[in-house]
Amino acid sequence: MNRPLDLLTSGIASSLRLWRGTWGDRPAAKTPKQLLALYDREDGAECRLVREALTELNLDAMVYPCPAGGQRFAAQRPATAPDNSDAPVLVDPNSKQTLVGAATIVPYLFERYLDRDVPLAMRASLPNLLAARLAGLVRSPLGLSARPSIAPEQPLVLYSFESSPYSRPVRERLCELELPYQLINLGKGQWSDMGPSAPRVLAPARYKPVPGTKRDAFFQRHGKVQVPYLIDPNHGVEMFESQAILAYLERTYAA
Ligand SMILES: N[C@@H](CCC(=O)N[C@@H](CS)C(=O)NCC(=O)O)C(=O)O
Repeated sequence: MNRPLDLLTSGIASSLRLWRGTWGDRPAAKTPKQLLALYDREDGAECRLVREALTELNLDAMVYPCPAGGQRFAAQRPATAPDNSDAPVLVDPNSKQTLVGAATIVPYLFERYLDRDVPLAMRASLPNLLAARLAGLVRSPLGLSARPSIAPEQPLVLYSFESSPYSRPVRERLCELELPYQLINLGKGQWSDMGPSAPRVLAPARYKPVPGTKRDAFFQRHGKVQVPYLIDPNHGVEMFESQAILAYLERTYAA
């Protein structure tokens, strides 16, 4: 897909979900000690609602992509989940629970990690699922089906947030190539975080993330906050820029 069309349809996908999965720098009531695991299909409607909740609750997860026809994680995907469906499966080692489907996972995350009920706009209700399905259709067939790929020894790391139009194509590619990754959500925490990383339209003078947050830690390390940002420990690679990341994944892992 050409670049302007790619970004346009990615923006439309986020708009269809009213940019849910953008704000995320709120303190969770409880921070999980151990990393959550999500069996995910990037284009799946239910998976999208779960990833939105992860961003808005400021939670990270190890993502095991399960595209249509994918085999890499089929054996380890918990047996309670229907085979070859796009239902998300969340494994929470902290509570030792395995949950299947957005209607179960989203309320669980809100209750356990924020002590609150799920807001209407994030429930797995028919209108939200329809909008999430439409968002998938707008991006179709990206992030849907498995492609032959080389399995990495160690999972990759991706800094992202759900609605980010630049990060979505990277997540789609990770999904198609069945590359497991630690998803680190850098949702926005204040108005000056909004918009692209350059120019910082809402903070033209001096951009500063909210102190003590994940964004702040990222800023201290890189001198800016910008997603997507990929780390590949298998090859000692760390990189910004969505197009460069896509090209890297293709030449390194597509078989
Ligand atoms: N040219 C970059 C643009 C990336 C970009 O601007 N990403 C936005 C999110 S979609 C961002 O990092 N905004 C600043 C922020 O979230 O603080 C790319 O293609 O990766």
